[in-house]
Amino acid sequence: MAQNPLRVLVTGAAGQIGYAIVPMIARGVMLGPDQPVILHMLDIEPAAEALNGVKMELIDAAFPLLKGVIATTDVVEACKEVNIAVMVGGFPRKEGMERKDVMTKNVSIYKKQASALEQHAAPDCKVLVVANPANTNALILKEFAPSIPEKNITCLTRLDHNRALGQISERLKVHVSDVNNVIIWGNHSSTQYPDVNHAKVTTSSGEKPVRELVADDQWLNTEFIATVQQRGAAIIKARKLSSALSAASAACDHIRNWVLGTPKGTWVSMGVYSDGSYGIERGLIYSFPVTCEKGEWSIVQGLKIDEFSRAKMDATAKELIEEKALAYSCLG
Ligand code: NAX
Repeated sequence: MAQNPLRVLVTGAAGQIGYAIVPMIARGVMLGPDQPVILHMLDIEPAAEALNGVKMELIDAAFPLLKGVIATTDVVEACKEVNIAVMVGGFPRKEGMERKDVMTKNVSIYKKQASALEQHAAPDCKVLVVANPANTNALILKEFAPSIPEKNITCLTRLDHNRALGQISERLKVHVSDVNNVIIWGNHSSTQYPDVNHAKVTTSSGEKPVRELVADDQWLNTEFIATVQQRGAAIIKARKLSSALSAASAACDHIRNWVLGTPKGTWVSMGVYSDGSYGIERGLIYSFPVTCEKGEWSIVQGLKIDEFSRAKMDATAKELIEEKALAYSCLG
């Protein structure tokens, strides 16, 4: 039986990540090869013509799963009945701008879009915030959309998770899909903590801990962590543009696992509302290891945390507490 199309909102759709993600969604990368979609694309007035160009290309690509395209600068029209909202639009930090000025701009964008989603999205809409500061933008969205369940508001740290998998796979010369259960704790920023203490590799002689196979704690505790934390900056240096295809792909992975589930025995990293697990202050959007089933994520419980990890998990939580305070001070 043909499935009903799902409506997927992409904000900032005329931007770099937008341009990379809309064809992925239209090809079934996000919701599966049998799920028709209607794309809702939002951008701001100065980008309206470019946005229309993206719509023209989507039509020209003749995607079998794509049942409709809305390209608009009207936030209400964009949010109408959407089932999935991927929030990529935001105000970038420009040279010479203070953190507070950027935060003020983003807080006001996310406050407004929160209300539109709350009033017009489908009742069980799942929200993924990509735009930076991703964790805090998601928190603002949650605060200003109180009727959207907190379980439905998340932020993207899957790109960091995938980067960690990639670094381990390169180091061990194994395929990336044989590496599992790395964790990104905390903020999607350079204080994030990429943790391999529970990560495993599937080998011809069974599953082996990453630490045992790498057999170089010094590398794992320093260079590996720094490489993952700084990968975004390295991409900018090389490309003169920030990560786009990997960010788009990670956003599809995030939603696909959330909606369709994580494979048994594996977990992924998602920025979610903290319930106090692992001693992380409630009320922060913090990246945890999660498993997903039937459209719901749950934080993986009971992992042993050593002193090294504890300090790094607390440092990134501290940054999020400060960001939250800064965001509130911008509300005016
Ligand atoms: P671009 O500047 O190419 O695109 C952003 C788009 O958002 C533009 O078209 C802009 O007109 C639009 N926009 C601005 N304000 C808007 C509003 N109020 N409503 C709707 N649209 C609006 O940036 P891009 O490279 O696509 O990156 C987008 C965001 O993702 C940035 O905030 C970036 O920092 C963030 N990233 C987050 C990552 C993550 O892992 N969480 C990784 C990649 C990326 O750096």
